[in-house]
Amino acid sequence: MARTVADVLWEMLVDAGVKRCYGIVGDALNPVIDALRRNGGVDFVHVRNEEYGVFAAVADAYLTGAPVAVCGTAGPGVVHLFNGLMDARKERASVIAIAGDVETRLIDTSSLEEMNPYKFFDAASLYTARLVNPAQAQAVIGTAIRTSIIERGPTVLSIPGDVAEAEAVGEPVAISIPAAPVLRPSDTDLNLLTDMINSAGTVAIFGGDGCREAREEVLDLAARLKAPVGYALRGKQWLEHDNPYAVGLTGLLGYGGAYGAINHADLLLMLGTDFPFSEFLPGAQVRKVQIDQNPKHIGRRTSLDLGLVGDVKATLRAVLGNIQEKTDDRFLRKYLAETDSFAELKQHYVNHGPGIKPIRPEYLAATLSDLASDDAMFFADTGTAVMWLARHIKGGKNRRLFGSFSWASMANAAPNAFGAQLAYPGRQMIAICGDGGFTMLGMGDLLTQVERKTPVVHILLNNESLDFVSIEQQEAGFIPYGVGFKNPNFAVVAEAMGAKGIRIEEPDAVSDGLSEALAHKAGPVVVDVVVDPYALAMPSHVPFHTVKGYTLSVAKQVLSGKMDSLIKTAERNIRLL
Ligand SMILES: Cc1ncc(C[n+]2csc(CCOP(=O)(O)OP(=O)(O)O)c2C)c(N)n1
Ligand SMILES: [Mg+2]
Repeated sequence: MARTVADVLWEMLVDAGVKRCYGIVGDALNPVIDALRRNGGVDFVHVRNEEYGVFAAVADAYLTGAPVAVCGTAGPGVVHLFNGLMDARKERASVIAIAGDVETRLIDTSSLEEMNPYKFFDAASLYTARLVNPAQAQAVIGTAIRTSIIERGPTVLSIPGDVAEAEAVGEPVAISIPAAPVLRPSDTDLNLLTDMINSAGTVAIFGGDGCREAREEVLDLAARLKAPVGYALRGKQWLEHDNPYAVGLTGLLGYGGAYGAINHADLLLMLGTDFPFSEFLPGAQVRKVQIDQNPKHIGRRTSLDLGLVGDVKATLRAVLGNIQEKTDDRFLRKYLAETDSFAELKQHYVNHGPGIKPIRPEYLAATLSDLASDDAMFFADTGTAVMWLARHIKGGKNRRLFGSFSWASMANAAPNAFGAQLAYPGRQMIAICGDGGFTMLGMGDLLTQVERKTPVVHILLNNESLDFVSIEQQEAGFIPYGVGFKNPNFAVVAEAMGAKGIRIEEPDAVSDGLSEALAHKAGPVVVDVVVDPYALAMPSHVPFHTVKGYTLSVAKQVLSGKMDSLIKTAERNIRLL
């Protein structure tokens, strides 16, 4: 059999390091999948929903740093890829999508399942190509692969079935991937940075995902400057653990002294963060420097005194030798003390957890964090799970915390954990799922996990509510609406699907139930935990409009006769408000 365009595709993808392709087959893709079968170098992960496959691929690619393929067939299959590709773009994961396309003779005729991939993928994809002629293959496949890896994001190859099965023109070409270049600001800007730091009285550091490779340098800088180190959610896993300067997280999920430190320093250094909540960042009273690889991030969340384009690691390395050590550590001690006192407040429901029913999610999350292994990877659904992850799951040198932190799609955790499990077999993978999220996407593909025997531990926050939105609605002054639903017993559902199911209703069963789940290695386990839906989590520093909105919502609920649920919420959270 002659080599086809689809053969070239897989040869080049394998050459670039692709080991898995998540997706669902279909007419336009049949020759592509047949070539995958013949190639033998790629594990085809047949999922039940393409979207689940893409969220799995996002975690797989983000955590391993290697490119991952996904596929969906023409029209509706392709459309199911979209949400996950947006997530890949925001989380910066190298995901290469193979989109089935109608036969070339049908392009632009509105025929069955036909659509324009350029228009459709415009927002998500860093590079979209339509293969309409076999002679394009090497150039466009190579560009899609290189763009995805070098720019760290999703690209799309739209492939009509007739082109996929056409005879290849020329040989596959080797993919040469340059190592990530080192990006450093100009000497002039580095001198400005050094002067600003040396002349500042007190300095605070605020870091994001851009500190992934720069933990050592950031801690070195903090030590020299006696600077408290706060972080955005995506910076937590790099900067929190084993860090004597850590002062917690700011923003709606915030805790600790981060907010105060950031807002009261003479100089704030924002390192590798595109933290989107400008209202938590200081105004003109604090001088601000931002360092980021991506020029688009510079100055877009707050005004700056100095913006530098560069890797955090390379930039700090270039200036560290010229930074004068500061001796006064009162500013640091003040915000470390604030962090400690918030930690006590944060522990309230953890310490009282064993005696409170329904189960407090704080207690659940803290117990989970204690029981999980040192190299566990945690994934949180968008929803209250992210709050509990942020506040109660402890990071560590070898732990990873991941979610749809920037795109904020629901239902990411189960597929994220599945993808990570395939990438790192034998490692503990924990998905903290909302009941809304799990029933949106996770449940169908539990079957995939059963077939693959992936030992992912799903912790379900069974609160019969889209709780996060309920909180949002109240914070904005609305009466909660459209947020409630009824659940089955998910442990029974899981068992019926061939997974292990554990139901936890009693607080004193939390520890044993979680231990049993974590010890189960034969396949997926679903721990259905009936948690308190009234566990409202307020940020440590609530912006004025939130307080106003919350008060307004309380007033409206009283007026509309919702006193019952209101009293429950207040009773259970009064110590935090
Ligand atoms: C696909 C999608 N739809 C809607 C939203 C808006 N949203 C954010 S969190 C959330 C509620 C999630 O509910 P659940 O999964 O039950 O978690 P909980 O907050 O109750 O723990 C919703 C509807 C979203 N982010 N993504
Ligand atoms: Mg819920």
